[in-house]
Amino acid sequence: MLELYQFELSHYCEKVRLILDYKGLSYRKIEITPGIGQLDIFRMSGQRQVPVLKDGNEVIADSTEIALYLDRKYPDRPLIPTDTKERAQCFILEQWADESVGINARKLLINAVGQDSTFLTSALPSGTPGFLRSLVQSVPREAIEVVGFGAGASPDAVKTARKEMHRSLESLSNILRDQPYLVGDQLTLADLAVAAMTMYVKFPVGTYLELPAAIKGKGSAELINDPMLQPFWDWRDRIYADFRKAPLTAASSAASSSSGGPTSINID
Ligand SMILES: N[C@@H](CCC(=O)N[C@@H](CS)C(=O)NCC(=O)O)C(=O)O
Repeated sequence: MLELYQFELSHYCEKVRLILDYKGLSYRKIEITPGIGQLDIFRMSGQRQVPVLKDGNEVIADSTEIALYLDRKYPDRPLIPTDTKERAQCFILEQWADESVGINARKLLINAVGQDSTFLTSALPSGTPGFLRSLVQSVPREAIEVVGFGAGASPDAVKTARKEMHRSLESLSNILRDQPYLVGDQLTLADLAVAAMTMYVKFPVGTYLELPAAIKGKGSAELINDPMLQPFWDWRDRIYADFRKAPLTAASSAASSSSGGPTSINID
């Protein structure tokens, strides 16, 4: 079976989970401990970041490389258009999602972590014992850098990130007003990248991710509640409903919400 070495809260890992679900491929998630667990990742793949996919003897790092590998090896339900122009649009949008939308979303999340010290514990798997939650809560800010929530979260950087994110979501809303997917009538890698990279702006509702119920559907209020951006959020809900599998039962989701996470979170 395919194995995904991941952080549950990583948006690049979410992109790969969306791809695997879209293609209908079963996989096992292996949660990596930030820092120490990344040594295994380095040994396995020659670099320290997740996601890493293992398929038999093949080890692939980087969400884009994983997408290309999966599309080659499992060509059913293709992610990359065959038409040259659509293919170009797909790659440009995917790269923009990873580099611009994803990085700005991460800055908004760092801001949330700074405002609410319970936020990091909310990202822990549901079965995490209380003492470990307290330990994580006491982790110094510098250690957060290790999991990639690093640099660039000064108040000015956050303000710029929010402004750029608004412009991005407005542009996406305008594209999606009269077409079902970003590159036309067929879903492509660009759609799954954009859906995943906006995970921190508004956490998906539903049992897709191992997160406490308290933060599901929450995020950056002004970006979630602006009616101009509604076409984008409707589209993302549709992508999740149509393609993302919900492996968690309602019961396990309820358990995670009562296991010591925060009761509310404000990502502004
Ligand atoms: N370009 C990579 C980015 C992956 C990435 O930034 N992963 C973060 C988690 S969101 C990570 O592993 N951070 C730990 C580190 O940098 O040491 C991809 O698309 O997969």
